[in-house]
Amino acid sequence: MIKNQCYQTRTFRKLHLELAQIGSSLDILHCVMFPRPEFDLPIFGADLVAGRGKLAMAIADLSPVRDQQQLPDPYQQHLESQPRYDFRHQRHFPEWADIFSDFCLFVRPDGEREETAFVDTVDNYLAFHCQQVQDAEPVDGDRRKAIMVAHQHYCAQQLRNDNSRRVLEKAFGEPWAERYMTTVLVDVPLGVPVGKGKMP
Ligand code: 18B
Repeated sequence: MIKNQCYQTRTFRKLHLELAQIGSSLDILHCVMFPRPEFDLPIFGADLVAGRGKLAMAIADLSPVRDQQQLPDPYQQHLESQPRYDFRHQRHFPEWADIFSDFCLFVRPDGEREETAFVDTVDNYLAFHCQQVQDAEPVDGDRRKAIMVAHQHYCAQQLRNDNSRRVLEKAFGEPWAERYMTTVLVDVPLGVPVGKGKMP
């Protein structure tokens, strides 16, 4: 069973929250907040995967949409100034994970204390992000194009996550999984053809 909620605002082209329950043992919470590409704002993304009620993986990030994978200065300064929780089990990034920032949390939270630390950190990221979003002004011309290319790269890399694909294929079949991944999970924004322009 999959439940989706999607919203749009002045600054976000898609705020997507998804809860999936696959069989009786696999629970997934997926969230991506795609800004409109006319704003120089990072993409918030999170994915929590639990097997039989126990978290196997938790990832959350404010992912840059600029050359050199740089976050805007206020984000960089804020995130650098925050204490970092030392999770016991760090996860290793797959090869397609060049989209994530230095502040990406990618862990297997171990116990209630670490689960709370993960949620608190995400809460902090989101509180700051939402505050920045309120004051955001659209950028122009070339920067807009570069942001669009970065969004397309983000989507292309997310589509390389074979874990999501495998789970969806097993539950719903290959054609359905492909259509779902490319139209609901990570629909690539239109504008600049993929592969054109400078990749971040
Ligand atoms: N993802 N995840 O959203 N994925 O969607 N996910 C897994 O313990 C689903 C995102 C990310 O190590 C796993 O290994 C399904 C976003 C990364 O190779 C499973 C859906 C981000 C990995 C699923 C879903 C993201 C990962 C394996 C649709 C980041 C590790 C769990 C509802 C912002 C990849 C495990 C690796 C793994 C499944 C990241 C089962 C079905 C937004 C990095």
